[in-house]
Amino acid sequence: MAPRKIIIDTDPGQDDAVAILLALASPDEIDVVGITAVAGNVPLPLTQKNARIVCELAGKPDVKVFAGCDRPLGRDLVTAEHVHGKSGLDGPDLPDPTMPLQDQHAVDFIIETLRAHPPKTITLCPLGPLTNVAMAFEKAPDIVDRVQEIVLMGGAYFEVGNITPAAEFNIYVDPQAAHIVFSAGAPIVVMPLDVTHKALVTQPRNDAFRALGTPVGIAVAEMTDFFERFDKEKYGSSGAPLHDPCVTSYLLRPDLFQGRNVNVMIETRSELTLGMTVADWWGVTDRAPNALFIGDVNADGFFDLLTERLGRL
Ligand SMILES: [Ca+2]
Repeated sequence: MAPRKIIIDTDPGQDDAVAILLALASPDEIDVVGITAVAGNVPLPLTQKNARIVCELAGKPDVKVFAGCDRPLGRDLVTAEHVHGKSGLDGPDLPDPTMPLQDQHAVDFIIETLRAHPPKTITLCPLGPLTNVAMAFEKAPDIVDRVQEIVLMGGAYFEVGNITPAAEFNIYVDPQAAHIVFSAGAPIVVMPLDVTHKALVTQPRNDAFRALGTPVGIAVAEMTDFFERFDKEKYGSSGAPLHDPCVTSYLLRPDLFQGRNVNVMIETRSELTLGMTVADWWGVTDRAPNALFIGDVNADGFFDLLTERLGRL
C-alpha cells in the first residue's frame, strides 16, 4: 500500500518533536508532504524554527516547512514556556537549522495541497492550536470534503483541563478555531489528555530511548527529561505524557487505541470554562457524533513502537 499522505500542523514543543520524528522514521507508512507551524507552546518564530531543527535532527532536511498563523483567530496568544522552556525545545543542545523555511503561508499550502490531490487522500495531523486548519477551512470551504481524516491532539473529558481547570492547552489557546474545525464535518480522531496521560515516559522507557545511542535517541531522552519535571510536579505522575506522538502512532497502529464515536462541542463564550471540550461520552444528548474520542492506549505497545521507529533514524 502507498504511504498515507499527511500534513503535520505543529507548535514544537518537545512532544511535537517526538511526534514528527516518529512520522519521519516511518516512510513506508507515512508520507509527510509538509509541516505547517503555528503559534502555540511558543511564538511562531520559534515553532517554525523548531520544526526545522527536528527535521534536521531526523536527517530529513528536504521536508517542506511552512510558517502559518502567529496568533489565534480572535484573542491574544497564550504560550506555555512554563512547560516547554524558553525555546520550546529545551533539553538537548541542538544546532540552529540551515534548511530553508518555505515562502508560502502555511494556510495556503494546506489549501493548495488538498485541492491538488485526489479527494480523501490527505490527512491533517494538528498537534497545536487549530488556528491554521480553521483559517484554511474558512478561506476555502471546498477543501473540507477533500480531507481524508483529521487526527489531532487536543481536549480532554475525564482529565478536564491542564491550562485552566476546564480546558486543555491546544483548544484553550484558540477555542474559536477549534469550534470551526469540530463543526466542519470532516472525520475527526481526537487524542485528548484522557489518553495522553496514559502514555507516560517512565524512567525505563526514557532509558530505552537513551540506550538507542543515536543522536535522535539521546535528544529524545533529553527532551523528555526536561519536559517531565512539569508533569511530575503538577500531577505527581511517574513521567512526562507524550501527548502529540499519540497522533502519529495512531496512524501506524490504530489497534493500540480505543475510543468512542461521540459528539464533541467547544465552549467559546464562558470565561470560566473557555475552551472546554464538551464530549458526550455517555450519550446523554441527541447531538450527532462528530469525532472518534480516544480514551485508552496500550502504553507498552505504544512505547515499543516509538523506540523501535526512533532507532531507524
Ligand atoms: Ca503540540
